[in-house]
Amino acid sequence: MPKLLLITASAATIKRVRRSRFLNFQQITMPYLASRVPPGWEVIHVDEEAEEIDWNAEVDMVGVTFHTPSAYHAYDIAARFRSRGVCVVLGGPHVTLVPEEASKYADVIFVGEAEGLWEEFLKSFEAGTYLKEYQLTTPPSLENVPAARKELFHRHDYSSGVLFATRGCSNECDFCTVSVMYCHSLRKRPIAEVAAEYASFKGKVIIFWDDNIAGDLAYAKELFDAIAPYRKWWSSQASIQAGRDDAFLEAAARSGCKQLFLGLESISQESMKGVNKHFNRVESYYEIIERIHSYGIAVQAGMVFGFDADTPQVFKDTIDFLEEAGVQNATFNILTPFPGTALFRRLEAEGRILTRDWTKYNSRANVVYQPRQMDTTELLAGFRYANERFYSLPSIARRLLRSPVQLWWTLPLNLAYSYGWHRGGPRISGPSS
Ligand code: B12
Ligand code: SF4
Repeated sequence: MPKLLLITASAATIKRVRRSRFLNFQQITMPYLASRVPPGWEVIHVDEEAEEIDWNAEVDMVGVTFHTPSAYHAYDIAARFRSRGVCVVLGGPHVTLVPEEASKYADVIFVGEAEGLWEEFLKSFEAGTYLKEYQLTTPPSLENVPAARKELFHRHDYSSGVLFATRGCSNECDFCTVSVMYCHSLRKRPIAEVAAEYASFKGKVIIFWDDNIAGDLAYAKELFDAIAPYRKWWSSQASIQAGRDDAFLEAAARSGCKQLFLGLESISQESMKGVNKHFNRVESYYEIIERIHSYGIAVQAGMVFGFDADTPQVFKDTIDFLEEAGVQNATFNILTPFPGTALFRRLEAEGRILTRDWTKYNSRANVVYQPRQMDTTELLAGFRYANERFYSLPSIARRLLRSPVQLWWTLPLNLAYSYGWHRGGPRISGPSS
């Protein structure tokens, strides 16, 4: 029986800046691809955010998925297995964005989505013939997709429920790789199929790994009605449209939504305009956050620093805003022009890309481009200030007293983040270090 080792690669550097021991998320890509492997294969999965690779594993093929900051590490993995004559297949975001680079390190690459082609490739591998590159010509349908193989999840506890209902996003924000990766198209799984997979999890806490669960509001409401009877708790990512629609929020809350990760990105309208995200109306942020809170749903704000309109004042103003709005959690990122995006092309044309060392494209510990209105050290220092202040005890008290939504878990989570940050956040270094 041929043996396939699937690896979710994560470089030591990115594990450190993400502190993934603490943020131990279950991933779905490989357990999902495993469910599409034809019968007759034995499949193993190693998620490097939590597990170690057995370099001596006797396998016939290795498949690796990875993000840009883990690219060199993934190429090292490929080299080690290829030196033993094992066929190595690379796929995922970075391969899709820079296929010509990735193909130098692999026997086979998958560009973009793999439904159908992956099965075809595995069958031809068994027959002894296969191509160097696979790419679908049209985005695949998400009907009848098999459920991810739960026995390949690394977590077997309460939080092991992860699935996706939709894929892609029809918006085209300049800094985002999602619309590029999925051909600017939003696709949806049939609601009954999603509800059945949702119901199949034993655990109570579920994450929808969708790019934007509010991408189609009518679909989302129907989905929430279908999953409500299972009485689980869930969270997902959503664009700001989610907070404009009472019926969406009502249905979400009734179905067990406890938190939305909201792509606010910036409190500067000019910044939003500059990256083609003008649908984020900054003047409506308070009202939107308040409305989400009024349904008992916590808000995790996704914030990005370093847009062209950002000055060193942006860090203080952003935290003042988040405190005043009573936001429960926030993820701060340093603007990162991922290759293949409109942002990368623009900054490259302007001569502002400082390094192509992909390990530095981690959005947390390095600045890889020349910001317009500050220098790279100011941006790094401001990023650190934002994290430290947001997760300081006075800020936690201010925010959670202002909006005591889901306090039973938002308070311990904030305290844990606070402990993490004040024991030493990501090491800060410039682009040349
Ligand atoms: C879940 C998720 C995570 C999880 C789990 C990560 C994981 N490895 O699965 C966590 C929270 C850990 C995470 C972390 C990060 N993430 Co993330 N994440 C996502 C998210 C929301 C969903 C991914 C997913 O599960 N999709 C569902 C599956 C089924 O789809 P898929 O992965 O695309 O797989 C399909 C194809 O791509 C293909 N495929 C993929 N891999 C392979 C491999 C082989 C061999 C084959 C044949 C096919 C194949 O087949 C699948 C079926 O078609 C995406 C957004 C997105 N939609 O991709 C961002 C996304 C992938 N993440 C992103 C980023 C930036 C990060 C971080 C750098 C953030 C940070 N600063 O910490 C880190 C990096 C982590 C690392 N170790 O390197 C970017 C990637 C940018 C890039 N150029 O790499 C994305 C696109 C978000 C964005 N809007 O820009 N992430
Ligand atoms: S709305 Fe979100 S997922 Fe969609 S393109 Fe913009 S940043 Fe990406």
